Amino acid sequence: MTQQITFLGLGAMGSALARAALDARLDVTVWNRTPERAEPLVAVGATAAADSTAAIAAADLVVICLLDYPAVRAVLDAAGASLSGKTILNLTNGTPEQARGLAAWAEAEGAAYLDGGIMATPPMIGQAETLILTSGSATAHATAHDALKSFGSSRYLGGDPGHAALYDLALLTAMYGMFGGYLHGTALLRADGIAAEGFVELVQPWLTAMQASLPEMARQIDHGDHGRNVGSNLAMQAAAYVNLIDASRARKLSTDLVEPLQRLLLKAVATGRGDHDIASMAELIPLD
Ligand code: FVH
Repeated sequence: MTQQITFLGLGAMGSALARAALDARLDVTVWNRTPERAEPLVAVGATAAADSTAAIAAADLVVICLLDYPAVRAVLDAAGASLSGKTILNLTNGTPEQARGLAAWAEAEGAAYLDGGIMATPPMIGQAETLILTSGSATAHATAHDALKSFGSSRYLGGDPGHAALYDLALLTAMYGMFGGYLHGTALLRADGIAAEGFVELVQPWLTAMQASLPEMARQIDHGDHGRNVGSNLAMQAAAYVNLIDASRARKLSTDLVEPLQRLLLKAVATGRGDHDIASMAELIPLD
């Protein structure tokens, strides 16, 4: 029998996921708290469920993409539908602890649980290179194969249902660090009348060149090997960083985005890491 897939949550991402599944000619039922959001999907072949209980009852595979975990629990609790024998693929952003908690709850209800992290924006869903991270039940991963394939590429990270969320948050942390630095850089330029658009041709190759150092940084972090400095020691970087702060203040810019890193840099120098590379600062992040 054809697999029945229900999508709970038709926000920007849930709608993109359901549309990709429809494009792949999968059998799709949809439900959303605000029912009007189902209409564009019904127009292209989805079945709208009357309520969340019916939506879950119709499904072999329940794909959940809601704002947050409290919304997920609210929807599942209100539905009160039996989850026994169902497979849940939860693509809602959350913490590893939330994912593990929901997995334990779902498994106690008789469902197979796969957690996921979407490393994409809604317009990217359906493209082959779009990455979805998953972890949790291997059986659920196999059941979700066709749906995941319709969304893009997926990477299964093993049986711990918290790992997809953990990698997701680690990747988002790296992304926000980059965007935060980029926003502050554009503010420095714009304060002197230089458009952000004029910065693009310089900042993109610069960030590409800098990210080439990530493998060596990873090696130093994993091995605690900070002795082999490659010419950009932390004492030098702390001295240069002061200029970035001073230039920001001179232009009456907030230093909220850049001061936390300066604090860590100064702490690194104060704790004897002045002749180390920047990877050495990773040692200062754990609080105990
Ligand atoms: N959009 C993105 O770029 C990112 C990409 C990476 C993954 N995230 C995560 O995906 C989850 C959903 O995000 P979204 O973009 O679809 O978010 P919204 O468009 O704001 O839609 C939110 C949906 O959640 C429903 N909802 C919210 N609260 C409740 C509730 N208490 N009970 C039932 N449903 C609820 C909301 O319903 P409605 O407002 O239309 O009635 C939408 O369906 C999210 O975890 C991202 O972090 C997206």
